Formats: sequence, C-alpha cells, structure tokens
Amino acid sequence: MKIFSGIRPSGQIHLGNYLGAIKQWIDLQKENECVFSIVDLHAITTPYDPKELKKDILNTAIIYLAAGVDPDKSIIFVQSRVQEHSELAWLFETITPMGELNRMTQFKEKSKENKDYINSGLLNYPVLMTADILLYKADAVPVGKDQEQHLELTRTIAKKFNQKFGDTFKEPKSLILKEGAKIMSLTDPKRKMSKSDDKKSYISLFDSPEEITKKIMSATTDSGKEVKYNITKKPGISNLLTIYSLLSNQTTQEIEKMFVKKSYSEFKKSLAEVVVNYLEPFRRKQKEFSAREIYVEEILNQGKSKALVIAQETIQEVRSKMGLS
Ligand code: AQP
Repeated sequence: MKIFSGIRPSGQIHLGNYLGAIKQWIDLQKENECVFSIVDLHAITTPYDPKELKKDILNTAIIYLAAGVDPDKSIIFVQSRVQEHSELAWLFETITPMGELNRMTQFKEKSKENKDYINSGLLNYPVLMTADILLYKADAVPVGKDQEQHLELTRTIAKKFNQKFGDTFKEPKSLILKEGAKIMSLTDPKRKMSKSDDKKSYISLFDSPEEITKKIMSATTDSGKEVKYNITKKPGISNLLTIYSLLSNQTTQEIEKMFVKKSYSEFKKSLAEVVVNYLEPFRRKQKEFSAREIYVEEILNQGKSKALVIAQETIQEVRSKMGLS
C-alpha cells in the first residue's frame, strides 16, 4: 500500500499523537511505501510564532526519527518545501463545496478556541490535507479518530475529481486503531489530548521523568476508589488505564487485577514509571539527533527530492486533465 500521514508542528508532540498515529507508522513502513510529512502549512492556520515554528519543524523531524521512522524506508519531508501541495490544494478548492467545509468539527472547535484568528486557511485546512494525501495517491492514511471526518472529505473530493476530469485518484481509507485512537487530556478527560492545550494536559514525548511523574500524579481522576475501566463513570481512570495498557502491552483487565484494593495514587505512581521507562529511548535519541542538526536537515532534503518526483508527476497529470497545460 501507499501510505501518507503527517503531523502539524504546532507544539510539542504528545503521547496522543504517538499512540494514535506515529506508532502505526513504524509498523506500516516495514511493508509499505510510506510518506511522512511535517505539515507546517497546516500549523500556520492557528496562532503561532514564526521563530518557534522553525524550531518545531526541526523538533518534529527529530520526533519522527527518534520514534523509529526510518529514512531509508520512508520519505520524511517538510510540506511547504514541496510547493505542489499548495497548488493541488488550490485546484481542489475549486471543486470543494463550501457547505462541506463549514460543517467540519475541527474548524468549528478551532474557531471557538481562536476567535480572533478565524482565517480562510483554517476553513480550507481539510482541502490542503486532501492535497497532501492525493498528491502521493495514497491508499491509506494512519490517523487518530479526530481526523476521520477530514478523510471522509478526502474521499468525496477524490470522487468528485474523478467524475469531473476522469479516473485519477483512489479513495484512500483511514487506518484508525481500536485502542489509542483518542487519548484524552490529563486535566480534562472529556477533551482530546492536544498540543495546543495547557502543558499539564499532555505528556510530551520529550518530557523529563520529573515532569512526567508530576503530570500523571496530578492528572484528574474520578470519584470512587477503584481502578476500573468505565469510560462513562470513570473517564479519567479509563484514559490512564488505556495509556498504561498500550505502553506496557498488558490488557486493561490485567492491569485492573494488579491494582485491586490499591489506591489511585499507587496506580498513578506505577503508570508514571511505565511512561518514564517507555519514553527513555525517545529522550536519549532526541539528545543524539539534536546534536546532529545538519544530519537531520540532510534527511529532510533527501526526503524533499524523493517527494518532489512523485508530487510533480501527479500535478502534471492533474493540470493536464483540468485543461491547464
Ligand atoms: N489525543 C489524541 N489521541 C490520538 N491521536 C491523536 N492525534 C492527535 N491528537 C490525538 C493524531 O495525531 C496526528 C497528528 O495530529 P496533528 O498534530 O496534525 O493535528 P491534531 O489532530 O489537531 O493534533 P493536536 O495534538 O490536537 O494538535 P493541535 O492542538 O495543534 O491541534 C493525527 O493523526 C491525529 O489524528
């Protein structure tokens, strides 16, 4: 299969991004043609600081590498350096119904969060995402649950294009994990873990052991004392149990048994240890890659060259089918 996925460099990559998306990438790259982008053009649709963005782009590349994305197997590149993404997005905008964009949940949520920053880029975000995916004619897109609606729109746009201009694109499916597709905030377990939220609400993959322990120990839990998975009655504990389960490779039932008659605090201490140990290689590799910025830039340059070859071929085909050249 051809696979495309990306993350916006809009802050610190967290456990949700990792468990919902990046972890899948590592398995998928073994047997598929994978393209993983640092989607910086998406990051500028919400408030940002240009100096920070530059750092976040590099840090996101380092996360990909530290998590195990292999540049010999997968293409890793920065979206804005391949201009065909913007061009294809514009071309798709001309066949995307406005109504479809207005009803997107992410647009509504981000507009509410950033009332002074409701720009048309934010509205058109899913069209750019469609261009990202279809430029590489991807069969599948590994993402967290929050992106499913955008993937539906991608399929709609692919279908529309094919009907109007002739068979060109496949309708890509989303690869959404059964567990981990929606990791919740540590401070408000009814909300998704998000990098643009308060730092206490997420665990960054590069947090220090002290930071991780502090965040987990102060994570919102529920009334009652039992460590039991119950998403409606105990959303806080259930979210922590999901994280425990995914990082320790044990089922939630096995973990519940370990904590029968034990307190929330004992459970959280143990979870903090699991998370600290799991993320230890990430912290180590981050230090290694941060000291080798030129090497990371070289990987991004090579990725760009490989991505360009595919992107230019698709753009030529689209231009020609649309009567532009
Ligand atoms: N909480 C989550 N649980 C599981 N998967 C998640 N993803 C995001 N949050 C969770 C998945 O991570 C990938 C990258 O997402 P993104 O950064 O491109 O955009 P996002 O979905 O908007 O992520 P954030 O963390 O909420 O960022 P901000 O706050 O900047 O908007 C996607 O596959 C996403 O599904």
